[in-house]
Amino acid sequence: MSRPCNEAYNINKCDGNPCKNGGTCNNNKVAFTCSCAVGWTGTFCEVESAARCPIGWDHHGNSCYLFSKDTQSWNNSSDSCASVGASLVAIESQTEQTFIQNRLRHEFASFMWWLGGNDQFVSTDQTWYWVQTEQKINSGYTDWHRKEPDNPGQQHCLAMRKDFNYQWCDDYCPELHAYICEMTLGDLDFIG
Ligand SMILES: [Ca+2]
Ligand SMILES: [Ca+2]
Repeated sequence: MSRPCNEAYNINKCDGNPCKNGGTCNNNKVAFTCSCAVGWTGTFCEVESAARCPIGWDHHGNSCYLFSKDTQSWNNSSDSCASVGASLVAIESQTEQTFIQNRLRHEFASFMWWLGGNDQFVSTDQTWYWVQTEQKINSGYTDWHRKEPDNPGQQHCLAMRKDFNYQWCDDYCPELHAYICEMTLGDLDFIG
């Protein structure tokens, strides 16, 4: 857009809203500025920006991850993730599993980490589901350790273990472990 240099100060620079993609125009005396919606940047919010994860969260693919060293039961871990607009992680590809394995390799806070799988979540027939997506775990990507799950009917919650090279296992849900929250970048506007 062109702005003539003799433009009067009392003209509302925001007329016609020059800010694109849901941006809000702020009318100043000499110019306007755009406050851009999440995911947009540039003078007119015309440039798509990489959405950013909250401070303390790791970015991978289209998600942000919180590796919480706070040890909790599975239920409390799940609630903690929900309280920040996330959920316990659903690992749905080798790429995602590898990212988490590499991230935990240098993390000594906990021997085990809770994941967002549970076999009593949808039904009590010991079918494993991701709570985040409500998809059957064993219908998609899995990385169970070869000896796991080894306690059907007793261990209803999904975890990963350091001595299994962070492959998956079932465990007793009240056990206290560190946990991993995941939120997708599309959910970020919920937390501002
Ligand atoms: Ca995921
Ligand atoms: Ca087990």
